[in-house]
Amino acid sequence: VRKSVTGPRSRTIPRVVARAADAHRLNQAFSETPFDGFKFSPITEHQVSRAMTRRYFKDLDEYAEADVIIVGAGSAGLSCAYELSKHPDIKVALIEQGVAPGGGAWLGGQLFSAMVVRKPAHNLLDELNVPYEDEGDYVVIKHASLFTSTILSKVLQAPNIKLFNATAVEDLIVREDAMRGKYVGGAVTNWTLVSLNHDTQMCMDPNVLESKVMVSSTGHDGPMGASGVKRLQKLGMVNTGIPGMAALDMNTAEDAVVNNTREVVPGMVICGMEVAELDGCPRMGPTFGAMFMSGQKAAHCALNSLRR
Ligand code: AHZ
Repeated sequence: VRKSVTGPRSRTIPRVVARAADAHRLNQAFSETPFDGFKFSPITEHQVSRAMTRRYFKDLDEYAEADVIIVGAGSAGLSCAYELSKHPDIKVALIEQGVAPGGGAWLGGQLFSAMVVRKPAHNLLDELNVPYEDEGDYVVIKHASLFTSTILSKVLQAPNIKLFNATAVEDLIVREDAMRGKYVGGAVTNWTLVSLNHDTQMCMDPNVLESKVMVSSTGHDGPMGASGVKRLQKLGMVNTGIPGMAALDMNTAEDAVVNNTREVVPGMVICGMEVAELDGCPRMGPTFGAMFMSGQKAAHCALNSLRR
């Protein structure tokens, strides 16, 4: 004898049929999405191409005469750009050789996630609304990427800042006048993919962007790093040699980097680990407060240079 269930109007429905109906309803509920049957607005390929290229070349045209060029979008360069975003009248070109801006600041240290920031650099985190755990003299962000993505989004939204990524600064523009002597007047640039292939082609000439002041934040020595100060040395514009960063000592390193952040030659400010390269200060390893504050200080050095 087949068991029956009683429906709402005391109609008897065989149990097996009721189950099948339930399963069908359930199936339907889970296969429907708010995106079923969607359709995009129409577009043509030339519209896409022009939407990108028109803007890019307009930007290149506009930033051929920048007020400030920041070279390198690591934690120091981004902190500098963020500080300059508070001055919307100043045109800032941020040039990053990598496709992904952020330098070493996507991770804390040795590929770990958390980022340590010594006080008082946590003030920048408060300004950016980046949450952290307060450990007394220092704070910890749960993932370095949270800092980097947040500051990056602020910098990219600033109407006075244009990021040119996948673009390498290959050389400096250097001029001379009676008042300043030799000074840095801008950047010689190329697509990074071109820069990496100079040896395989005959001649691939670069592009140029003029600046009133450059902030070099290219990090410590490496294939591309410390390129600003290394070029100044070759040109004889810094008297000392470049000793390179000294061995690690967190306590002295961070103060030294911030205190030595300066306009090193007319028209060029250095910040971040490039300072340690030039002055032979110790490295700090995986603590990022000095990068934030050196970048912020560099913005003010650049503003002072513009006012002169
Ligand atoms: O790709 C580089 C990176 O994103 C970029 N860059 C370097 N040379 C360039 C060039 N043209 C364009 N010629 C260039 N871009 O500069 C960025 C440097 O970022 P970074 O994170 O390497 O340096 P930073 O000084 O901002 O931060 C250093 C972080 C370190 S290193 C360290 C240690 O070794 O002890 N400790 C900390 C906190």
